[in-house]
Amino acid sequence: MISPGRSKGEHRSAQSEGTPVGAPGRSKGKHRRAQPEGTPVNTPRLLQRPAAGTIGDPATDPAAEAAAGLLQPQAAVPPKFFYDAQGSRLFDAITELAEYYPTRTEAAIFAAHGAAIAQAALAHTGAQPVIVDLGAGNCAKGAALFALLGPRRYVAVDISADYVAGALAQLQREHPAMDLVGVGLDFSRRLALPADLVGPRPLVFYPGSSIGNFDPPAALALLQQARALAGQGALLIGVDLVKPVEVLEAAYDDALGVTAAFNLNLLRHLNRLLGADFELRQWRHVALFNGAASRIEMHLEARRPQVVRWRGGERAFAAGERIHTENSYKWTLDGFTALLRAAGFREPRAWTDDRGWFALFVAAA
Ligand code: AVJ
Repeated sequence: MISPGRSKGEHRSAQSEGTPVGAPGRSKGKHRRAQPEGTPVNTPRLLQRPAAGTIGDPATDPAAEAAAGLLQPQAAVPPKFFYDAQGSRLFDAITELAEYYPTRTEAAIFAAHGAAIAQAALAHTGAQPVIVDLGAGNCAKGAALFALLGPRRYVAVDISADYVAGALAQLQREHPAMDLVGVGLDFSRRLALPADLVGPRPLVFYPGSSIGNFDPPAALALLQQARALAGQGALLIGVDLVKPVEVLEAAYDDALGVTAAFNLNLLRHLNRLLGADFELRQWRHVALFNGAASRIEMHLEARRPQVVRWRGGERAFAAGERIHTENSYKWTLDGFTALLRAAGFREPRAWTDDRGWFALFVAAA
């Protein structure tokens, strides 16, 4: 059994390179200038997959899935429902909070070890790989890889198709010749893309520790699909690690209340998606570390007893009753190395920051 929080000891091949080597001066491409006139100008291609689900089927209709979650004895709505356009913007604000260490820690690992990470990835994919960015959002992390990896195509996959389309339109202005493709896809259901889009040896890029939203069996299943998608290529994945509970809880319950707004925004999204009548003022943000499961949990807690109604359903909530909105698992290096191997990846290598708070893994598919 693979567990996130506990060290297994027998999986020792991930190398944690604690001391900065790499190329500290390497920029992440953010300030690259637009290319000179005369360079071919592309337009991002956009795909929505699947085009539409079956209305009322929780397996393919998002509204039905959310409603089914609200009706479970312990109400639970999957974290992907955070990411309407407003939620994507609130998440971007979270990444700039003092308390939210993951984004800037991951960036620091790239700044210190980017050249070594790129070299490891390119050794598996070959030069000029297709980058497949899972949960691309504003595409800033994907774009930062352009200077390191020189991709021939960038495929940005996100559940929020509109948000990613806007990000790619902007990115195309900065990289007029780059082949940019946006895919609106909920890959938490099934991760598959057209073979001619990704080619035989892509780099599958899954940064930010979004893998933490999946419990270990679901994370294994997703990584198995990522391995199939990567073909003969590689995976580059960011993973948040176990650390002191005060640090974790502050990161998910910041003083400005941005994470609270992000959590509550899910109710706004449900109001729109389901025609529900959630009153946001009647709910409170809760974040706690569940040590036994090695995960941060986020919940929305009813301040008063109330009945919530939506198209085709309703539910009564007692005061203090909660809707579970997110798990964010925290792994150890050994635990995640074991997970990668169980999913069929080979030669996993890890780079961490000085505090050992976050890791970037490269593994061969
Ligand atoms: C985008 C899933 C990595 O788990 O830290 C941030 C989402 N939730 N603050 C995380 C999130 C609350 C984030 N991931």
